[in-house]
Amino acid sequence: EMPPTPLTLIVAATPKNGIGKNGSLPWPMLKKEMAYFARVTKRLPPSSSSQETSRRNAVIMGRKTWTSIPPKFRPLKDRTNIVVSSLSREDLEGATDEVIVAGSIQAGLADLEARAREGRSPALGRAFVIGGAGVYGAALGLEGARNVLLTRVGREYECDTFFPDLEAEGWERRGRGELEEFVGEDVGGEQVDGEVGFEVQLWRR
Ligand code: FOL
Repeated sequence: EMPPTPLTLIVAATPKNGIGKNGSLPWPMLKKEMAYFARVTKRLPPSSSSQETSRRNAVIMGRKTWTSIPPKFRPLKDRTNIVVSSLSREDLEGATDEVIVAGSIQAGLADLEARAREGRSPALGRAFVIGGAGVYGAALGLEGARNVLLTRVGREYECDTFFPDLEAEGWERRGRGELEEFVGEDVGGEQVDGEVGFEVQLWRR
């Protein structure tokens, strides 16, 4: 029995846990927050061995999240993109042959592992689950899901899609020190993006 692949969920949510509206994010572009998302999902974990060279993080998403990413940013660069869908890659708009399309999170990770063994893909660094609601829910049901990087957006927006209440699901919020150590940068308490405040939080179980 192999241990499960560690998974980190990364999500931005309103005070009422809203994460989406009409197939996109509920808020107007939060530039600094999106830049944080890109940096953190690209950053490799501190590595144990000095001789290891090529690793790349993976971003795991559902088909609707894939579709919601502007075509010019898709696939998300410098990350292995895994799309959970029953569609075939040919039917997934914008999917190049380096995009992994699989029926489940675990099948996608198994496909990546197989590609890496055959030298067709860099070995896995961190695996980030980037949504949407369905894929977050599936990830929360997996033993490997141990960390959630939650950005609390400082005001409410109309939403039609929601993230679960982590506290109610038995997760614990960790302090600034653990957060900084985990993400590899100072994520600095309350931040301001234009006229909207946000705060990055680390939750663990
Ligand atoms: N987590 C957090 N913290 N913030 C988010 O906005 C977020 N968004 C998603 C999932 N988790 C999140 C899903 N939605 C892009 C667009 C939408 C999206 C995720 C990513 C995107 O275009 N990202 C580019 C950066 C683009 C830019 O710099 O403007 C990337 O390279 O990551």
